[in-house]
Amino acid sequence: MNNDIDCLLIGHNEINFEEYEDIVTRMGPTSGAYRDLNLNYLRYDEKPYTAAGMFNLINNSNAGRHFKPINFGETFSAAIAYLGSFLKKNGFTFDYVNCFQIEKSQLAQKLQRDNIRTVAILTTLYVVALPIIEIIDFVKKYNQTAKIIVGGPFVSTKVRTQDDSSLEYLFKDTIPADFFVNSSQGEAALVKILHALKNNLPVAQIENIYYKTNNKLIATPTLKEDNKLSENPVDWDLFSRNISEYVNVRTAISCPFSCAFCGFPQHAGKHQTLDLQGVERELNLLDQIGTVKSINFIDDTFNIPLNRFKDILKMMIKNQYSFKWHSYLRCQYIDRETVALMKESKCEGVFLGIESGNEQILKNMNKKGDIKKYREGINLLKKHGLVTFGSFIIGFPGETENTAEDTKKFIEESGLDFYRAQLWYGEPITPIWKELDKYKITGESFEWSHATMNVGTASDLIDQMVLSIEGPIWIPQYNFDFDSIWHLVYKGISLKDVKKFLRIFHQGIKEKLMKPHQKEISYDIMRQFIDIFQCQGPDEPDDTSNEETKLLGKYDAGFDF
Ligand code: B12
Ligand code: SF4
Repeated sequence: MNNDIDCLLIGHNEINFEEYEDIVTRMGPTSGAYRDLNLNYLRYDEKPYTAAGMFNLINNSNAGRHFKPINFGETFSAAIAYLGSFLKKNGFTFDYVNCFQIEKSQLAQKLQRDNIRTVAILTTLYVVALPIIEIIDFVKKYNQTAKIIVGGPFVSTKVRTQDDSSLEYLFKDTIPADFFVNSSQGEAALVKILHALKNNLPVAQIENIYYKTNNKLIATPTLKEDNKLSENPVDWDLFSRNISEYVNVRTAISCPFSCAFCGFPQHAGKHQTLDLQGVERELNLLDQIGTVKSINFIDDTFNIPLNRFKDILKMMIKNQYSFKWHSYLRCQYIDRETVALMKESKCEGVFLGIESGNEQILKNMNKKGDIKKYREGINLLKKHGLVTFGSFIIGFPGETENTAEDTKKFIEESGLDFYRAQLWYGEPITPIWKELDKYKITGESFEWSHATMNVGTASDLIDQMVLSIEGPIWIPQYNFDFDSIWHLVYKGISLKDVKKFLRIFHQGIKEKLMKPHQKEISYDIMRQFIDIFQCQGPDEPDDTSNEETKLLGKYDAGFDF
């Protein structure tokens, strides 16, 4: 049967890490981008492997125990949920693929079989055009008539940060799409494009879009979309066939804070929250699906306002949902009662944007947090057995070797389970850019310097932290995040073994930093990786020795390390 589909939504495309590493490596070993990425992967058999890649390598061979591979695309996309629900509400038909790489054959089938009017490419996690172009090439191979619409954070970030000629080059000459939607929301623009295409109407009147005509790129006027969460709930029933263990859920849009390093509130607009009944309705629907084991609340400040947060937790306890949950949390705003409620409502862990262990840097960041409150917050969370992950930035304007040392000490003494210290990424749309002169900031992105530090020194300090901090476990960033810990746990690996795995990955990174001429991970590190997964797992492979020998055999054959 072929279906009439007004819009086919395409979710995350995890780009080939080897290609990405190659692009970044060509920027040179001293570039900030390379130094940042260098802490995120190990090399084995001439290929780079992120933590997720290493997990998949071992478990795809019989040397491990066939745990399912890990991939960002396995979480059901909130963007698909919102766009699909909005389209349905407005009378349009839609279909979707959540994870481009895994669902390629289904996508090809849909593109050939169904009458697809448009394809919408979601760009939540893309910072480069590569994954978008790969999707478009694929779509065009199987369907030459569907109009292609690209929207989401990639488009709006590029519009905000690129000058006119670079933007024209990107949208007109680099990405072969028909429309670009420039909005932090974009649902309304999408509906208007579909309406125009269906009824042969001009698109020039639709706000917030770019389209191509006569080899020209035309931009229409901008007008902020302000779709209310309470009026546009997700209809989770529409997606039940594809929702498995993990779901991203949001109960708010944007954030009421204005941290000086962060461009998110500017991007997302005015902070708005979904009312308690709305949250309950969505969680009830998710619970009824029956497959959801873990919810990732993606609100940037889930616990603000605090009373609303407590009401949500009490509602979750009352409903005795079967899933557990994790979220971002501002731990300077919690109290004993809140943490007890978190525990009772099945919180498994929290991501804490602590950012610095130095009061002055926290002030420069406008972080609205102080060290004492951070310590108290972490202790409360630990007392209730919640897993804590702390995220830190090194190199922010005002940073010196001494302030970075304070951060290092803070991490060492924090009691956090996991941490990551990251290089400051200078974005011209962030509030700190208003203070360029004060801090003598020059450059941007990962190539900057300011009055008290440059990107090279900040990268050196991060390397030293990775080499010397004991206690909390360092987590890489690329293709692995706090969320990934829970994905491993729900694949059947104990938290203890997840920690073991990450410690070995960390050992591998340390080895890389200490022995820069060693091209590949050592036999010892590979042996340790294999050992973790050999001891446990859902399926007992017939014979692990052959596969194990394949992985370790490279070393006997004079492997270059
Ligand atoms: C959860 C999250 C993650 C998780 C993802 C987990 C998972 N499995 O899904 C993790 C931690 C792994 C992650 C990683 C990264 N993330 Co992140 N992440 C988020 C977060 C908090 C939520 C994303 C989300 O689902 N939002 C909810 C959905 C509904 O919003 P949305 O995608 O914007 O979609 C809406 C509209 O944009 C629109 N829309 C989207 N696509 C399209 C397409 C069309 C055609 C139309 C019309 C509309 C449209 O429809 C939706 C409804 O309004 C956002 C911040 C935020 N609160 O949004 C950052 C965010 C998406 N991340 C961001 C970044 C930069 C990253 C990293 C690149 C960081 C890094 N340096 O490594 C990595 C990328 C990893 C990778 N391999 O590619 C940026 C993206 C900026 C950009 N694309 O330009 C954001 C916006 C944060 C920020 N700094 O501002 N992230
Ligand atoms: S870092 Fe988090 S709390 Fe701060 S402005 Fe950005 S989203 Fe809001």
